[in-house]
Formats: sequence, structure tokens, C-alpha cells
Amino acid sequence: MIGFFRRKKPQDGPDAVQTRPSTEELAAAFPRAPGEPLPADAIPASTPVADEAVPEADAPRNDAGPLPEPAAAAPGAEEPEPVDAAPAAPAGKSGWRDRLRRTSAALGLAGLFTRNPRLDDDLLDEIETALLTADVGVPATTAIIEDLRKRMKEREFADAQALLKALRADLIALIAPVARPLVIDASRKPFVVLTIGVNGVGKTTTIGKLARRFKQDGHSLMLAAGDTFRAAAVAQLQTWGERNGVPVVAQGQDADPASVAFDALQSARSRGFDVLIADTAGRLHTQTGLMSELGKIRRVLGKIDDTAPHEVLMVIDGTTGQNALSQLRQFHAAVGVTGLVVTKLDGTAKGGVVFALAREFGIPIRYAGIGERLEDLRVFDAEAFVDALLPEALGAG
Ligand SMILES: Nc1nc2c(ncn2[C@@H]2O[C@H](COP(=O)(O)OP(=O)(O)O)[C@@H](O)[C@H]2O)c(=O)[nH]1
Ligand SMILES: [Mg+2]
Repeated sequence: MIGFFRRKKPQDGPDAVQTRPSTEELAAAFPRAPGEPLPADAIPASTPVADEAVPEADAPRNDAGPLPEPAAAAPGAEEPEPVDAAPAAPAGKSGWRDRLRRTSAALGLAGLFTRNPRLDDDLLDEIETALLTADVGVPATTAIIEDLRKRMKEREFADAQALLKALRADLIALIAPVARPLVIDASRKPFVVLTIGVNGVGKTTTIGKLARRFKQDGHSLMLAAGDTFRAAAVAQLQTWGERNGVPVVAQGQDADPASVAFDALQSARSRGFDVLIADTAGRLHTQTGLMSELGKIRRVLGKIDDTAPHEVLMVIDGTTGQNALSQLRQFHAAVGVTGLVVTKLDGTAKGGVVFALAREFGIPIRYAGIGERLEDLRVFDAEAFVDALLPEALGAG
């Protein structure tokens, strides 16, 4: 049978069947087919992982691979190079504002308030529509609008500008609790970051950005090429490693990702690195077999250090809108997410999903991706984010 590889998983119940696409279908789905040669300086696997150390590492690799998700797998998702032609975002709040234009435009509040609107229910309706358009989601939008309506009825606002100030405060209050930066615990050596998410969301790019950041902060670090589904994915991580002068542990394409993670942690520990960041293949949150593979990676890391991974960092593509919620729900159930990175906030009108994520899960948002360059990863800052979405005059005040 060349076409489909099917496997029935007993725990999935009688009707659950894993359907795998053929190599040809995958090649068509991923514009750059596997097969790119690995750089010669890849650090080889030092020791093969003993069977007893990885008892779960028995599933054939063919059974676990990413499928593209229409909303997330953007063309060019496999480019190892960032777009160096585009300048990095300016530092500070202006960088956020510069990059979040589309979401800001979707909110459309700047235009609304320059028209000097009347303080009435129509104004609230307009704000409600703007929040929904930017994908803030119904529950978070309703909570904000009801709060503003109540306070308007109580005559708390002198004018529309005062209401906008209250909106700003409400938006910040919604996300401030999740703006908790990632702190590398120096007593965990190495501090292990497991990076997960759907295909094409920006995991590998984010790892490259993080490597730069951690190095600048004085941490020594190592990367693990745990996306073994495509040779190109291994090469992409190695390119980021080279750019940052950071070693990459790889076993090449088709290696068991749990084995790569195990090997990398052993190596990072024996060489005394401060941080290990492990990449993984993208997977759909609906693919039960692939989701359980993440649990396996987690367990295998725990065999070397029972506190590892110290951060399960889920990367979410900000352009996916409300779909991000079901992705996070499933990944969290499978592997326990401890932190989020929301990427591509520079290219979306749907950046409001950050508010929905914050309200529904309360999981810390560690970083925001606001561009493709190494510098374009910001520690998530609730005020800077909200002010980038609202009229400038208000943000400055
Ligand atoms: N505009 C923009 N593009 C990004 C950002 N983060 C990643 N990308 C792009 O998203 C695409 C997929 O990234 P990649 O790291 O390969 O995704 P992965 O499949 O999750 O590892 C690449 O073209 C990246 O340059 C971001 O914050 N902004
Ligand atoms: Mg990747």
C-alpha cells in the first residue's frame, strides 16, 4: 500500500484511525521536499539512546509527521533565512506601534475618535464591532463592553475620550496578568525549553531569535533539532545555530524526536550548558498520535532530569485568529503548556486573539514575534501591546 499509512490506536476508541498522507502528498503540501544536505559541522549524536532509557521510542517515525494546516502553513514556511532586507522594528513602544498597524487598523479606533463621537450606545456598538473584527473574541469583548456600558450609565465618563481611556485600562487589565516573562532558573542546568506548535507557526524562527537573546543575556546554550520529519527542518535549525554561534544536536531526518531530545539533554548536561532549546515538528492539534508523541518527548527528557522540561513553550501564529484557542486547548491537554509565544503580530488584523488567549487560559505570554528578523522578538509587554493598537495620543498619555 503506497497511498496511506493507517494505524489504529487502541486508546483512541474503536473509530479512531490515524490517517497518514503519502510521501507524494506531503511533498506536494510542503513546497521544499526533504533531502537538503545537512551542513558538515552538525554535531552528531554522541551516544545512541538505549532502549530501556526510551521505552516508548518504538513507534515508527512514519507514523508521526506534520500535516499542513491551511491557516498556519504559509508558503515559504520552510525558508531557513530571515528576510534581512526588511529592517528590524524600532526599539521600545514605537517598534510595537510600527509593527502592529494591521490589528490597529482593524480596531479602527483612531479614526473613530478623531471624529469626536458622542458618548452613547452607538459608540459602544462601534467599539464592540472593532474588538470582534480584531478577533478579541466574544467573551472578552462582551466583558469589556458590559463594563464600559455600566460605567457610562453611571456617568463616570465626561466624554468619549474618557471612555477610550477606560477601554485602554480594561484591555491592559485583561492581558497584564499573562505578561510574565520567561525567567531562566539558574539552578536548573541545563534549563530545558521544549518548543511546540502547529506547522509553520514560527517555532524554528523563534528558537533562532531566542538563541540570540539568551546568548546576549550571557547564557550558554544548545539547540536540539527535534523536527526530524524533514531534512530541511534540521538544516534550518542548524542555520540559526550558525548565525548565533550556538551548537545544534541533530540526528538527521527520520530520527526519533524523543531520542534527539534525550541525546541533546545528555550532551548539554555533560558539557555544562545553561539552556537547551528543543525544536519539534509541527503537528495538528487534532492528530492524536502526533500529540501523544509530545508526551513521549516530555517523558524522555524527564528520565534525565525529572524537572525537565522547565518550559513548554507553545508558539502560536497570531494570524490564525480564534483557531488559536482550540490549538492551545489541545496542546495544553497533551503536554501541559507553561508559556506562549504569539508570532506574526506584525502581519495580521487578528492580533486581538491575544486578549482571547489571555482571558480563556491565563497561560503566560512570554514573547511576541513582530517580524522575521532575529531582533523581532519582544518580551510581551501588555502596555506596549495595547498602546500600539489604540490612537497614539491616548497611548502617550
Ligand atoms: N512576519 C513574521 N513572520 C514570521 C514571524 N515568525 C516566524 N515567521 C515566518 O514564518 C514562517 C514559518 O516559520 P518557521 O520558524 O519555519 O515555522 P515552524 O514550522 O513553526 O518552525 C517563516 O517564513 C518565518 O520567517 C514573525 O513574528 N513575523
Ligand atoms: Mg520548524
